[in-house]
Amino acid sequence: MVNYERFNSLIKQSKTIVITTHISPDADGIGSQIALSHALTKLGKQVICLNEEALESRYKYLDKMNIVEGFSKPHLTKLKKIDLFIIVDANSLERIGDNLKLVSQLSKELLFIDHHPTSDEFTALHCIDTSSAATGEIVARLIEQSNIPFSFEMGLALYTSIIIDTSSFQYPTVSSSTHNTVAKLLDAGVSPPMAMKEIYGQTDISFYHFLGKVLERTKTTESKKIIYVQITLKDLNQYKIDPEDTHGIINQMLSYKPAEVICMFREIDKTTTKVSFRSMGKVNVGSIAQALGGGGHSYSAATIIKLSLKNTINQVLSKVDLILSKTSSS
Ligand SMILES: [Mn+2]
Repeated sequence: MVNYERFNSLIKQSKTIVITTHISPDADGIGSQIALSHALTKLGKQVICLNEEALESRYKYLDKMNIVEGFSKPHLTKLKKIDLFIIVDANSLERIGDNLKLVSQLSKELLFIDHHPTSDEFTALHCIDTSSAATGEIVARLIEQSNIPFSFEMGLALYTSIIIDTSSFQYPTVSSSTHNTVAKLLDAGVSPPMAMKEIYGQTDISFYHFLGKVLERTKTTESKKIIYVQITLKDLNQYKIDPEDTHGIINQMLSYKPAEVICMFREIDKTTTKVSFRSMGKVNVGSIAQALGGGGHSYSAATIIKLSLKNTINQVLSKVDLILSKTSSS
Protein backbone atom coordinates (compact mmCIF):
# COMPACT_ATOMS: atom_id res chain seq x y z
CA MET A 1 0.00 0.00 0.00
CA VAL A 2 1.20 3.45 -0.84
CA ASN A 3 1.01 5.85 2.09
CA TYR A 4 -0.49 8.84 0.23
CA GLU A 5 -1.25 10.71 3.48
CA ARG A 6 2.39 10.69 4.52
CA PHE A 7 3.50 11.72 1.02
CA ASN A 8 1.05 14.62 0.94
CA SER A 9 1.85 15.88 4.42
CA LEU A 10 5.62 15.63 3.86
CA ILE A 11 5.37 17.50 0.55
CA LYS A 12 3.13 20.15 2.11
CA GLN A 13 5.55 20.88 4.95
CA SER A 14 8.74 20.78 2.81
CA LYS A 15 10.37 23.55 0.81
CA THR A 16 13.73 22.07 -0.12
CA ILE A 17 13.57 18.50 -1.41
CA VAL A 18 16.42 16.25 -2.56
CA ILE A 19 15.55 13.27 -4.75
CA THR A 20 18.00 10.42 -5.28
CA THR A 21 18.06 6.83 -6.53
CA HIS A 22 20.28 3.78 -6.10
CA ILE A 23 23.90 3.48 -7.27
CA SER A 24 24.42 2.22 -10.85
CA PRO A 25 20.95 3.59 -11.49
CA ASP A 26 18.64 2.02 -14.05
CA ALA A 27 16.03 3.72 -16.19
CA ASP A 28 13.28 3.17 -13.61
CA GLY A 29 15.28 5.00 -10.92
CA ILE A 30 16.30 7.84 -13.23
CA GLY A 31 12.86 8.17 -14.87
CA SER A 32 11.08 8.22 -11.50
CA GLN A 33 13.54 10.79 -10.15
CA ILE A 34 13.19 13.14 -13.12
CA ALA A 35 9.38 12.89 -13.36
CA LEU A 36 8.91 13.47 -9.63
CA SER A 37 11.31 16.40 -9.74
CA HIS A 38 9.33 18.12 -12.54
CA ALA A 39 6.07 17.51 -10.66
CA LEU A 40 7.30 18.87 -7.31
CA THR A 41 8.83 21.90 -9.07
CA LYS A 42 5.34 22.63 -10.43
CA LEU A 43 4.15 22.72 -6.79
CA GLY A 44 6.70 25.49 -6.12
CA LYS A 45 9.23 23.30 -4.31
CA GLN A 46 12.96 23.74 -4.55
CA VAL A 47 14.04 20.33 -5.88
CA ILE A 48 17.56 18.98 -6.28
CA CYS A 49 18.14 15.69 -8.12
CA LEU A 50 21.40 14.36 -6.75
CA ASN A 51 22.97 10.94 -7.31
CA GLU A 52 26.22 9.35 -6.21
CA GLU A 53 27.35 9.27 -9.87
CA ALA A 54 26.86 11.77 -12.71
CA LEU A 55 24.06 10.95 -15.18
CA GLU A 56 25.12 8.43 -17.83
CA SER A 57 24.87 9.69 -21.40
CA ARG A 58 22.27 7.01 -22.25
CA TYR A 59 19.76 8.85 -20.02
CA LYS A 60 20.47 12.38 -21.29
CA TYR A 61 17.36 12.31 -23.52
CA LEU A 62 15.29 12.31 -20.29
CA ASP A 63 17.14 15.29 -18.88
CA LYS A 64 17.38 18.00 -21.53
CA MET A 65 17.42 20.61 -18.76
CA ASN A 66 20.36 18.94 -16.95
CA ILE A 67 18.63 18.73 -13.59
CA VAL A 68 20.36 15.53 -12.44
CA GLU A 69 23.64 16.23 -10.65
CA GLY A 70 26.40 13.81 -9.65
CA PHE A 71 27.71 14.23 -6.11
CA SER A 72 30.71 16.50 -5.49
CA LYS A 73 32.13 17.69 -2.14
CA PRO A 74 30.62 21.24 -2.26
CA HIS A 75 27.14 19.64 -2.13
CA LEU A 76 27.67 18.89 1.57
CA THR A 77 28.12 22.57 2.45
CA LYS A 78 25.73 23.93 -0.18
CA LEU A 79 22.85 21.70 0.96
CA LYS A 80 22.86 22.61 4.64
CA LYS A 81 19.13 22.56 5.18
CA ILE A 82 17.06 19.87 3.50
CA ASP A 83 13.42 19.39 4.52
CA LEU A 84 12.81 16.13 2.72
CA PHE A 85 15.07 13.48 1.21
CA ILE A 86 13.30 11.15 -1.21
CA ILE A 87 14.82 7.86 -2.38
CA VAL A 88 13.20 6.28 -5.46
CA ASP A 89 13.51 2.65 -6.65
CA ALA A 90 15.37 1.46 -3.52
CA ASN A 91 14.35 0.77 0.07
CA SER A 92 17.61 1.10 1.98
CA LEU A 93 20.16 3.87 2.51
CA GLU A 94 22.84 1.24 1.85
CA ARG A 95 21.82 1.34 -1.83
CA ILE A 96 22.31 5.07 -2.48
CA GLY A 97 26.09 5.35 -2.04
CA ASP A 98 28.33 6.60 0.79
CA ASN A 99 28.23 10.29 -0.15
CA LEU A 100 24.48 10.39 -0.64
CA LYS A 101 24.09 8.67 2.72
CA LEU A 102 25.94 11.66 4.23
CA VAL A 103 23.63 14.05 2.36
CA SER A 104 20.59 12.17 3.72
CA GLN A 105 21.76 13.01 7.26
CA LEU A 106 21.26 16.71 6.49
CA SER A 107 17.54 16.17 5.96
CA LYS A 108 14.71 16.48 8.45
CA GLU A 109 12.62 13.73 6.84
CA LEU A 110 13.18 10.64 4.70
CA LEU A 111 10.75 9.04 2.26
CA PHE A 112 11.23 5.91 0.17
CA ILE A 113 9.19 5.36 -3.00
CA ASP A 114 9.76 1.82 -4.24
CA HIS A 115 8.41 -1.52 -5.50
CA HIS A 116 11.05 -3.95 -4.16
CA PRO A 117 10.01 -6.35 -1.38
CA THR A 118 10.59 -5.17 2.19
CA SER A 119 9.06 -5.49 5.68
CA ASP A 120 5.43 -4.56 6.51
CA GLU A 121 6.57 -2.02 9.11
CA PHE A 122 8.67 -0.20 6.53
CA THR A 123 5.92 -0.38 3.91
CA ALA A 124 3.42 1.25 6.29
CA LEU A 125 5.57 4.38 6.65
CA HIS A 126 6.66 4.87 3.04
CA CYS A 127 5.32 4.74 -0.50
CA ILE A 128 5.98 1.06 -1.20
CA ASP A 129 3.94 -1.13 -3.50
CA THR A 130 5.50 -4.45 -4.51
CA SER A 131 2.63 -5.14 -6.91
CA SER A 132 3.59 -2.15 -9.06
CA ALA A 133 5.43 -2.97 -12.26
CA ALA A 134 7.81 -0.05 -11.82
CA THR A 135 8.60 2.67 -9.31
CA GLY A 136 7.58 4.95 -12.19
CA GLU A 137 4.05 3.55 -11.91
CA ILE A 138 3.88 4.57 -8.23
CA VAL A 139 5.33 8.00 -9.04
CA ALA A 140 2.67 8.41 -11.75
CA ARG A 141 -0.07 7.71 -9.17
CA LEU A 142 1.51 10.14 -6.68
CA ILE A 143 1.63 12.87 -9.34
CA GLU A 144 -1.99 12.22 -10.38
CA GLN A 145 -3.38 12.30 -6.85
CA SER A 146 -1.54 15.63 -6.37
CA ASN A 147 -3.61 16.97 -9.32
CA ILE A 148 -0.53 17.81 -11.37
CA PRO A 149 -1.06 17.25 -15.11
CA PHE A 150 1.58 15.09 -16.84
CA SER A 151 3.96 17.19 -18.92
CA PHE A 152 5.77 15.67 -21.91
CA GLU A 153 8.99 15.45 -19.83
CA MET A 154 7.21 13.59 -17.01
CA GLY A 155 5.46 11.36 -19.56
CA LEU A 156 8.67 10.32 -21.34
CA ALA A 157 10.46 9.69 -18.04
CA LEU A 158 7.65 7.53 -16.63
CA TYR A 159 7.10 5.70 -19.93
CA THR A 160 10.81 4.82 -19.90
CA SER A 161 10.53 3.57 -16.30
CA ILE A 162 7.62 1.30 -17.11
CA ILE A 163 9.02 -0.04 -20.42
CA ILE A 164 12.37 -0.95 -18.84
CA ASP A 165 10.95 -2.52 -15.68
CA THR A 166 8.43 -4.66 -17.57
CA SER A 167 10.71 -5.42 -20.54
CA SER A 168 8.02 -3.89 -22.77
CA PHE A 169 4.98 -5.22 -20.86
CA GLN A 170 6.11 -8.86 -20.55
CA TYR A 171 6.25 -9.35 -16.78
CA PRO A 172 3.52 -10.69 -14.44
CA THR A 173 3.32 -7.31 -12.65
CA VAL A 174 1.80 -5.63 -15.71
CA SER A 175 -1.84 -4.82 -14.91
CA SER A 176 -4.72 -2.94 -16.46
CA SER A 177 -3.70 -0.07 -14.22
CA THR A 178 -0.21 -0.13 -15.81
CA HIS A 179 -1.81 0.27 -19.23
CA ASN A 180 -4.21 2.94 -17.94
CA THR A 181 -1.23 4.91 -16.70
CA VAL A 182 0.60 4.45 -20.00
CA ALA A 183 -2.47 5.75 -21.88
CA LYS A 184 -2.22 8.99 -19.91
CA LEU A 185 1.50 9.25 -20.67
CA LEU A 186 0.75 8.93 -24.41
CA ASP A 187 -1.89 11.66 -24.00
CA ALA A 188 0.92 13.83 -22.60
CA GLY A 189 2.66 13.54 -25.96
CA VAL A 190 4.91 10.48 -25.65
CA SER A 191 5.43 8.76 -29.00
CA PRO A 192 6.16 5.03 -28.61
CA PRO A 193 8.44 4.67 -31.70
CA MET A 194 10.53 7.65 -30.67
CA ALA A 195 10.66 6.56 -27.01
CA MET A 196 11.57 2.95 -27.89
CA LYS A 197 14.53 4.14 -29.99
CA GLU A 198 15.77 6.20 -27.06
CA ILE A 199 15.25 3.35 -24.57
CA TYR A 200 16.64 0.42 -26.56
CA GLY A 201 18.48 2.36 -29.26
CA GLN A 202 21.88 1.29 -30.56
CA THR A 203 24.13 3.48 -32.67
CA ASP A 204 26.64 0.84 -33.68
CA ILE A 205 25.90 -2.05 -36.05
CA SER A 206 28.49 -4.20 -34.23
CA PHE A 207 26.01 -4.56 -31.36
CA TYR A 208 23.86 -6.79 -33.58
CA HIS A 209 26.87 -8.89 -34.58
CA PHE A 210 27.70 -9.26 -30.87
CA LEU A 211 24.10 -10.21 -30.13
CA GLY A 212 24.22 -12.86 -32.86
CA LYS A 213 27.38 -14.38 -31.47
CA VAL A 214 26.05 -14.47 -27.91
CA LEU A 215 22.63 -15.87 -28.81
CA GLU A 216 24.22 -18.58 -30.96
CA ARG A 217 25.55 -20.05 -27.70
CA THR A 218 22.13 -20.21 -26.00
CA LYS A 219 21.65 -23.49 -24.16
CA THR A 220 19.03 -25.24 -22.09
CA THR A 221 19.38 -27.74 -19.27
CA GLU A 222 18.26 -31.31 -19.87
CA SER A 223 14.75 -30.63 -18.53
CA LYS A 224 14.56 -27.56 -20.84
CA LYS A 225 13.18 -25.64 -17.87
CA ILE A 226 16.25 -23.43 -17.70
CA ILE A 227 17.47 -21.52 -20.72
CA TYR A 228 20.72 -19.62 -20.38
CA VAL A 229 23.33 -17.61 -22.18
CA GLN A 230 26.85 -16.50 -21.35
CA ILE A 231 28.78 -13.36 -22.22
CA THR A 232 32.57 -13.42 -21.92
CA LEU A 233 34.94 -10.51 -21.46
CA LYS A 234 36.45 -11.51 -24.79
CA ASP A 235 33.07 -10.95 -26.53
CA LEU A 236 32.72 -7.51 -24.97
CA ASN A 237 36.23 -6.50 -25.98
CA GLN A 238 36.01 -7.93 -29.47
CA TYR A 239 32.83 -6.00 -30.35
CA LYS A 240 33.63 -3.00 -28.09
CA ILE A 241 30.39 -3.42 -26.12
CA ASP A 242 29.58 -1.47 -22.94
CA PRO A 243 28.42 -4.06 -20.33
CA GLU A 244 25.52 -1.69 -19.58
CA ASP A 245 24.20 -2.46 -23.07
CA THR A 246 23.84 -6.17 -22.29
CA HIS A 247 21.01 -5.96 -19.71
CA GLY A 248 18.21 -6.56 -22.20
CA ILE A 249 19.74 -9.65 -23.83
CA ILE A 250 18.19 -11.98 -21.24
CA ASN A 251 14.73 -10.82 -22.32
CA GLN A 252 15.33 -12.32 -25.80
CA MET A 253 14.84 -15.74 -24.19
CA LEU A 254 11.53 -15.05 -22.40
CA SER A 255 9.71 -16.42 -25.45
CA TYR A 256 11.18 -19.94 -25.11
CA LYS A 257 8.04 -21.91 -24.20
CA PRO A 258 9.42 -24.72 -21.98
CA ALA A 259 11.47 -22.30 -19.82
CA GLU A 260 10.59 -21.67 -16.18
CA VAL A 261 13.82 -19.82 -15.40
CA ILE A 262 16.04 -17.77 -17.69
CA CYS A 263 19.66 -17.02 -16.71
CA MET A 264 22.31 -14.79 -18.16
CA PHE A 265 25.92 -15.11 -17.01
CA ARG A 266 28.32 -12.25 -17.70
CA GLU A 267 32.04 -12.50 -16.96
CA ILE A 268 33.21 -9.39 -15.04
CA ASP A 269 36.76 -10.71 -14.55
CA LYS A 270 38.43 -14.12 -14.16
CA THR A 271 36.94 -14.64 -10.69
CA THR A 272 33.74 -12.58 -10.78
CA THR A 273 30.52 -13.27 -12.65
CA LYS A 274 27.23 -11.38 -12.84
CA VAL A 275 24.12 -13.55 -12.92
CA SER A 276 20.73 -12.23 -14.03
CA PHE A 277 17.53 -14.22 -13.54
CA ARG A 278 14.03 -14.11 -14.95
CA SER A 279 11.19 -16.37 -13.82
CA MET A 280 8.00 -17.23 -15.66
CA GLY A 281 6.15 -17.50 -12.31
CA LYS A 282 6.72 -20.91 -10.69
CA VAL A 283 10.03 -20.07 -9.05
CA ASN A 284 10.86 -16.99 -6.98
CA VAL A 285 14.19 -15.93 -8.48
CA GLY A 286 14.32 -13.01 -6.04
CA SER A 287 14.94 -15.38 -3.13
CA ILE A 288 17.46 -17.41 -5.18
CA ALA A 289 19.40 -14.22 -5.95
CA GLN A 290 19.14 -13.17 -2.31
CA ALA A 291 20.52 -16.52 -1.12
CA LEU A 292 23.45 -15.90 -3.49
CA GLY A 293 24.12 -12.42 -2.06
CA GLY A 294 22.04 -10.38 -4.53
CA GLY A 295 18.40 -9.34 -4.70
CA GLY A 296 15.49 -8.16 -6.80
CA HIS A 297 11.90 -9.12 -7.53
CA SER A 298 10.32 -12.58 -7.57
CA TYR A 299 10.35 -12.58 -11.40
CA SER A 300 13.50 -10.53 -12.12
CA ALA A 301 16.65 -10.52 -10.00
CA ALA A 302 20.43 -10.52 -10.14
CA THR A 303 23.58 -11.18 -8.16
CA ILE A 304 27.36 -11.09 -8.47
CA ILE A 305 29.27 -14.28 -7.63
CA LYS A 306 32.97 -14.52 -6.76
CA LEU A 307 33.69 -17.46 -9.05
CA SER A 308 34.85 -17.94 -12.63
CA LEU A 309 32.23 -17.87 -15.39
CA LYS A 310 32.37 -21.65 -15.81
CA ASN A 311 32.10 -22.44 -12.09
CA THR A 312 29.30 -19.92 -11.62
CA ILE A 313 27.30 -21.49 -14.44
CA ASN A 314 27.71 -24.98 -12.99
CA GLN A 315 26.86 -23.94 -9.45
CA VAL A 316 23.85 -21.77 -10.28
CA LEU A 317 22.32 -24.20 -12.77
CA SER A 318 22.48 -27.13 -10.35
CA LYS A 319 20.96 -24.99 -7.60
CA VAL A 320 18.07 -23.77 -9.78
CA ASP A 321 17.58 -27.27 -11.21
CA LEU A 322 17.18 -28.65 -7.69
CA ILE A 323 14.63 -25.98 -6.78
CA LEU A 324 12.72 -26.67 -10.00
CA SER A 325 12.63 -30.43 -9.37
CA LYS A 326 11.21 -29.76 -5.89
CA THR A 327 8.51 -27.36 -7.13
CA SER A 328 7.35 -29.69 -9.92
CA SER A 329 7.05 -32.73 -7.61
CA SER A 330 5.09 -30.93 -4.87
MN1 LIG B 1 12.38 -0.56 -10.51
